[in-house]
Amino acid sequence: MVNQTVPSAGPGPAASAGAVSETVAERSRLWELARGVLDGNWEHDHTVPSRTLYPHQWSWDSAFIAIGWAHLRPDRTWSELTSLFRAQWRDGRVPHIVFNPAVSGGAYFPGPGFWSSDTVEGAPPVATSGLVQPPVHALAAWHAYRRMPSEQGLAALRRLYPHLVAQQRYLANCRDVGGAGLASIVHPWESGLDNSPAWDAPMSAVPAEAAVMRAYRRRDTVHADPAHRPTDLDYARYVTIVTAYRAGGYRDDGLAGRHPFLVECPLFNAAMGASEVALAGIAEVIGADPGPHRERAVRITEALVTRLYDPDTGTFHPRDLRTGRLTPARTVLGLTPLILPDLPARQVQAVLAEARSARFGLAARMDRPLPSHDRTATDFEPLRYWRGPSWLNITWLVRRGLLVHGHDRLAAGLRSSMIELVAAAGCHEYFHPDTGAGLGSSAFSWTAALLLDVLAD
Ligand code: 9WN
Repeated sequence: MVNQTVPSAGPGPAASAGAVSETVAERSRLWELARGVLDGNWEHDHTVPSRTLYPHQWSWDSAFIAIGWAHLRPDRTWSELTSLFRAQWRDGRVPHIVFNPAVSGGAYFPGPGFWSSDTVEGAPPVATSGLVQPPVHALAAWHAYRRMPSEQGLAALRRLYPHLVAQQRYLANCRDVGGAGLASIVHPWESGLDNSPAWDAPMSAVPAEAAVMRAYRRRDTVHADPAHRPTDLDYARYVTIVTAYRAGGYRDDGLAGRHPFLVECPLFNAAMGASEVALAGIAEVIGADPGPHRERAVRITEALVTRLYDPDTGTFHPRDLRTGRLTPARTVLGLTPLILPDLPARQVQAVLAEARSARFGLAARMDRPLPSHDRTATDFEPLRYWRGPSWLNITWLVRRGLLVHGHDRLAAGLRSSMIELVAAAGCHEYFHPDTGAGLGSSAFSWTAALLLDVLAD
């Protein structure tokens, strides 16, 4: 253990409305469990999501992880984000994977050789992927700073601010393929919810056969049960889409005419809007102008409502730009626009109704964890990755959204649920949505980080 800093937040007082038996001893046990996971996954200037499955740095993982470090080692919060943004491309994109050169190229598929970022003008010296992930970084930086304000944190915010702005500018300028003020994702990996049923419709149009994977060696199925992971056909399509993007040098001009997967995702765009709100906060404390950020947040929220809200289902859906249609699945992605403070009351109420329905079971006392997909759907799969299992990062985001709109009792239900999951199963990557059993990696960083954050509340 390398902890010189005593957490000033610490596990906090025992007791909380409707929570698991939060005795001081139990909270301390969970605190130490989470600390052990983050310490074990720390790698000189960043934290790997998992030593086995994901031995490099991932973009949105680092944002969530930075929040956890604020409670243990705030210096690592800033190191985490700084190392990620050091790999930012000249066009402003923040790559979804930054490869650690000390780790063998074959440890993860697809590795640095597959992405070939070194052949691309404007890519950084370190090898990276060419995709992005949901831009939750400004949100995380601002949240972490407010958790643990310090001179060091303020200086870090000052340094990060232009990079965070460039990240948003890239998405607004280069990824607005639909021309309506929302960013498009060009690959399911960019959503962070890789094999969500949300992508089934657009993915079915991507020409690929499972046999494509005979040419590659998947590494994920060495460490995790293949029945819990995306299928070979999914991977064949993942490879096909990256190959198309890579062939164009990862350029974004003309994507509409040539790219096989183009979707406007509610979570991705809600994150982009919430990050503008966070940037307004950051701008205020560092003496920059918050006005343009607030205006952009309002515009993104309006575009999200106009483009991705379906009054017939009462929830948000991704829009497939290849067909112009909303994708039909009702997934947890639809609940995430709650993180936008300017979301109109009508949509807030509709999303709350969706969340409280049998599909997601949100309640002040949850009887089961929040699933990643509609429990009542015929394609709900309780074991397969983003097609049913419960994830703490999404639960944390929905909880933030509930707090933003003043639904504290429902937010407390999600907090208790997060704590109960880890108390019973440990810091797993994801959890069985009925039994709460731990699935995937057993020492997963964002689970530990976000547990710390809710424990400290
Ligand atoms: C592909 C690291 C990442 C997360 C994603 C999650 C998973 C990668 C994979 O792991 O994706 O990026 O190999 O499955 O879906 O959200 O960032 O934890």
